[in-house]
Amino acid sequence: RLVSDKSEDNLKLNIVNKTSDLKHLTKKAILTEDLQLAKVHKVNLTDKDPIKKTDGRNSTIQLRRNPGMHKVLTVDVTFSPRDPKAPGQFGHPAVVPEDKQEEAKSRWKEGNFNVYLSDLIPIDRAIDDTRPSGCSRQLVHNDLPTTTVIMCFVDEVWSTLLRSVHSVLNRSPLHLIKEIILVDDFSTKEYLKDNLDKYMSKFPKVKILHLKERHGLIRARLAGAKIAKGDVLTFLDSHVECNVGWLEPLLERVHLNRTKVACPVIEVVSDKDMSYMTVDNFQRGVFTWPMNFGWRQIPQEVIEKNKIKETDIIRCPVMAGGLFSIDKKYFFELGTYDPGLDVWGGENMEISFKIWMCGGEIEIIPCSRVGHIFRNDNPYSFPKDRIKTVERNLARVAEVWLDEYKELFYGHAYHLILKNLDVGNLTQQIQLRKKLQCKSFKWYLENVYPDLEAPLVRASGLIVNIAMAGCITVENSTLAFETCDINNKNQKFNYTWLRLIKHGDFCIASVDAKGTLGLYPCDNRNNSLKWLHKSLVSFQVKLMDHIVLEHLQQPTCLEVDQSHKALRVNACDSSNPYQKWQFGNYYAN
Ligand code: LR7
Ligand code: MN
Repeated sequence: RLVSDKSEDNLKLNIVNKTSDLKHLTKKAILTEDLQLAKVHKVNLTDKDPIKKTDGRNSTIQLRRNPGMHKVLTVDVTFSPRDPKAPGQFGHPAVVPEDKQEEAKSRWKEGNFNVYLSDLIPIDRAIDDTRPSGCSRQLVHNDLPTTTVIMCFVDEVWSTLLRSVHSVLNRSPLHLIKEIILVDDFSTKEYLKDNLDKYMSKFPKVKILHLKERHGLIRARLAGAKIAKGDVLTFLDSHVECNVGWLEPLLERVHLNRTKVACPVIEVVSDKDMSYMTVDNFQRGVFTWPMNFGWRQIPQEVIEKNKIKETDIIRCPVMAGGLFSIDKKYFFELGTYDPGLDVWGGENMEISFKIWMCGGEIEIIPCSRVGHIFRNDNPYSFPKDRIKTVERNLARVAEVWLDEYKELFYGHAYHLILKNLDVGNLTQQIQLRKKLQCKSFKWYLENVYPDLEAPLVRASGLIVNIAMAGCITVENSTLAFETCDINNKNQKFNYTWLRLIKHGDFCIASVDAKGTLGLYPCDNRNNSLKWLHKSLVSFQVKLMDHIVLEHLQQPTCLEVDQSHKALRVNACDSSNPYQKWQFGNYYAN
């Protein structure tokens, strides 16, 4: 179906992509109807690349009058697919034939998704236009910047990689695609080494960069960015399907303001049946401690109160990581990614904090939609231990960007402290943050992500023992056990994420062999100052628990000596009520 909007000064022909309406239309019909409409409106088709040959099978028309705006070009050459009956066509689920079950099962591990079905379905299949209504009527500037699409991959499944590339070629206005750079991150699979260059030589916009050693996705993307010629960098994973009209809305945001970083809505290509599924609207990219990425729905009442529409842009505290457009110069001004991040993970947090804290914004653009195959596990190997690699990356990010809040990160991933993790040199990253005069993490929390719970301490206030009805008290720089008094400042302590029990700059500890308790200068790195107190708060009822010295072989517990009403440490005993304590307030479990 072709629609022309006569009401607009800037005349545009729009192909409305409702695949269901289009099954009967031939490519030729689309083209001739385009030309006829153009005649009716007396538009000069010699205007900049009027007919876009994409893969030689189809054409899309664009009519431009500079300067000004035009409706989003719904370029989609897969509109009237060669083989409408092919499995997986129109994004429908594909089915493994009965006699191929074994084969499909055995091939799963090649990509940790249904590789058999990916090979079965067309590499240029049609998918439903999942954009909210209104997107096809939105206007974008005629003079949008060009983009370099960067897809890095290691041992990607052949058909999936091709489908990703074709979805870009088939559903983007090609004058905006400066090039597509495929960064081969030292793949081991022969077909990628031998056949990819040959296959892609038919597509002049596609360039391939074969890395000579494994870079990991972070440095592989940087290798692509370094040779990119477009104005904007658009990063994509290598197992995606770009939907109709995906590109212009992203570039429009960057064009409006070069410090905007635009992400599409990431839809789901099923790992099991390769169906293309849309996702709920109104999702923000967020993180929970210790820096786990997740999606969070904007609450219904917020949507209603602010009259948020499905097409409205959503500002996000963090991005998922894989799919976004960023002004190239701006990306380099920001210092790109920390090149010290290895293989996979954490770079999405790093770039997100960097963007917000150093003056930019991250947005999800609902009118731009890209499908992605979500997998349960990375299908490629990690040069070093996977968990250690990701943890080290995250710790680098925490050290550079989280300020005092890095305690929350370590508090939620406490084993990292015990491991004495080596995060490598951070001098350059810290200098960069200074040079860019980035704001504090506190500012970020208050202004960008106020709904994150980030209490700087886990518990605070009085430390009560109920059996003896008393509280720990500071008396002349030593510790005593006295009647509780909520107004007594000498009875106030903070229990930190790093497990110190602090009174000002002094910490409760027992450092001599006799188990005497005292106050010592706090030091986050000194494990002999650390106490484990599992703050159990259930159904608003605070449960008392032990306060255990951590650095000793034998668990040793803080205890109040019944007869002398004095504090000491003693062998832990789960039934001893004189070893059970409760803080006045608990902030998080
Ligand atoms: O060593 C490597 N070299 C690579 O080139 C490791 C990976 N890669 C490639 C890989 O082939 C793929 O194309 O890098 C890309 C991303 O790797 P994936 O697909 O294994 O990552 P993912 O989809 O599981 O994880 C998400 O988080 C990552 C954290 O480092 C990256 O930011 C991914 O780009 C990101 N993906 C998305 O944002 C898509 C939506 C997922 C969500 C939520
Ligand atoms: Mn991915």
